[in-house]
Amino acid sequence: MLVSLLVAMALPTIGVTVAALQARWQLQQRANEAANASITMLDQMLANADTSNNAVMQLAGRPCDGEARQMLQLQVATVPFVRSVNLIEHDHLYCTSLLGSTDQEVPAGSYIGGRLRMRAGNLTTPGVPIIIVRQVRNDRGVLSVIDGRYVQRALQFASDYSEVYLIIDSLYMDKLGKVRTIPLPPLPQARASITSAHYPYAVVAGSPDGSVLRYLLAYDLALLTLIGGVGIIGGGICYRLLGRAASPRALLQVALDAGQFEPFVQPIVDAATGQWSGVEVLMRWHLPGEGLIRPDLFIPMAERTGLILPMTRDLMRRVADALLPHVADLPPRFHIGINISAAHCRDPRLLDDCHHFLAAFPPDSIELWLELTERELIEPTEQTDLLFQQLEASGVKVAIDDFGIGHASLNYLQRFKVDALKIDQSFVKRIGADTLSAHLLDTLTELATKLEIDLVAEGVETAEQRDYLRTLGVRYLQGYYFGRPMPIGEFIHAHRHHRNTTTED
Ligand code: G
Ligand code: G
Ligand code: MN
Repeated sequence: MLVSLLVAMALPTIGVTVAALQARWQLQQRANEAANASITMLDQMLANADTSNNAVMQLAGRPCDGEARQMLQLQVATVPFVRSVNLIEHDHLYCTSLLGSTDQEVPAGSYIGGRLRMRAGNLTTPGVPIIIVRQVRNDRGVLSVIDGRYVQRALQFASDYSEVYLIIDSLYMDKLGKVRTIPLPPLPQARASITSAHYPYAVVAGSPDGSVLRYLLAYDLALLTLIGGVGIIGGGICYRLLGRAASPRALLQVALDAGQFEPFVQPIVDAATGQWSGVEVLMRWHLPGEGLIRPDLFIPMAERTGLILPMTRDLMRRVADALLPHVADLPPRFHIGINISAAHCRDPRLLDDCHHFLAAFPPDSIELWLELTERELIEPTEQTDLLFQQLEASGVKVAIDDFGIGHASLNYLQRFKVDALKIDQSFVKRIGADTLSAHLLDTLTELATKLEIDLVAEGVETAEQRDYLRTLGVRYLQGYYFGRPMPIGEFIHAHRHHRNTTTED
C-alpha cells in the first residue's frame, strides 16, 4: 500500500517538476523573443525620427517663416510615427510644425545623452506619452516627437504571462502605455533585459511571480491531468502487482500449479505384530530457496482460501501414483490416512475424490482413512449424515485425529460411525509421568473396545511408551520411535528393510 502510494505520488511529482521546468524555459524564451522584437521595432521608430531630424537640420537657426513651417509639416506628413517636428536654438524651442512660432525652454539636460526623452504627456495631448528625439549641432537643432501610442504597440509582444517595459532614463512605459518612474515592478521569473545598440534606452521583459503556475494550468492542464492519471494508474498497477505477490491464495495457487506440495508418509505400526500396516500422509511444501515448509504454517492459509480442496485432491493423486507400483509389497488392506479439513467435509466432491483414490488400486489392496481433527469438528447435518453414509458404503474409514483434546461426544462418535480414534500425542508423552493420563488412557481403551472403535496412539517415541500402549491393547502405534514422516520413495525402501529384518519382536 505504502509503496503504491509512493509510486502514485512520485510519478506526478517527477512529471510536474519536468513540466514546470519546461514552462519556465518556455517563458524565458518568450521573454527573450519579446525583448528582442520590441528593441527592433523601437529602433526603427527612432530611426524615423532621425530621418526627419536630418531632413530639416539645415533649417535650425533660420527664421520660423511659412516656408520653414511647410518643410516641418512635410516631415510629419511623410515620415511614419513622427507626430511633430520642431526647431531649437540655445535650448529654446522657437518653431513647431503644429503652431509655428513659439518659445519654450527645452534644457539639454533633460535629454539622456542629449538625444532622447520620454514624457507622460505634453500641452497638446496631456494624457498621451511622447518620445522626443533630439539632434543638435552648434547650439542649433531639431526635435522630432513620436506618439506614445505607437511606442505602446512595440511593447505588445508581451503575453498574458509576461510584461515588457521600455526604460528611458528614470521613466518606464508598460504594455498598457502608462509611463511611470522606476523602479520597475519585480519580474522574478524569466527575466530578459536588452539595451539598444543605437539609442540610449533599454527593454526589460519577464514574468511576475506565479506566472509559471498560471502558464502550467492554462497550457498544460491536459498534460497535468495526464500526469495525475499516470500516477493513479501506476500506483494502481503497483498495488495490484504487489498485492498479487502478497496474496496467500495466489502464492499457494502458484505452488500448487508448480507441484510444490509433496506427500510425506509416516508409518503406522500394528502393535501386536510390529508390522507396518499403514501410513499417515503429511503434506510438505517444497518452496524453492526456502526448503521444506511444515504444514502448520500453510494449511491454515489453504483452509482460509479454499485451496485446501484442490491441494488435497492433488496430494491424493500423487500418493496413489507413487504407491500403486509397490502395492504388492505392502501388507493386505494397507491403510492410508489422509488429513481432511472441516471445509472439505462439507463439500460433496469429497466423495468423488475418495472414489478416484480407491479406484486407482486393485480391489481390497488398500484402505482409505480420512483423518478429521477433533479440534474443529464438523457439524452434523442431514447433508453430512448422507455424505458419511455414502463414504461408509464406499468402504472409506473415518478416524478422529488429535483425540482427547477436543470435545467429541459419544453421541458424535456414533453418528459419524467413526472407525478409529487417534489418541493425541500429549497423552502418550505423559506415560510414566503422571497417573491421571494413565487413567485416561485406561478409560479410553475400555470405551473404544465397547464401541468397537480402533485406537491409534500418536507420538510414540520410546520403547516404554510402546510397551505400555501394547499392554493396554491399543491396536496401532505411530511415532518417531518407528519412523519419521518421509518421502514415499524412502518409505518404500524403509518398509522393505523393516519387513526383512523383523519378523516379530
Ligand atoms: O508432520 P506434521 O508437521 O506434518 O503435521 C502438522 C499438522 O498438519 C498436523 O496437524 C496435520 O494434521 C496437518 N496436516 C498435514 N498434512 C495435511 C493435509 O494434507 N491436510 C490437512 N488438512 N492437514 C494436514
Ligand atoms: O495429523 P496430526 O496432527 O496427528 O499430525 C501428526 C503430527 O505429529 C505431525 O506434525 C508429525 O510430524 C508429528 N509427529 C509424528 N510422530 C511424532 C513423534 O513421535 N513425536 C513428535 N513430537 N511428533 C510426531
Ligand atoms: Mn493426522
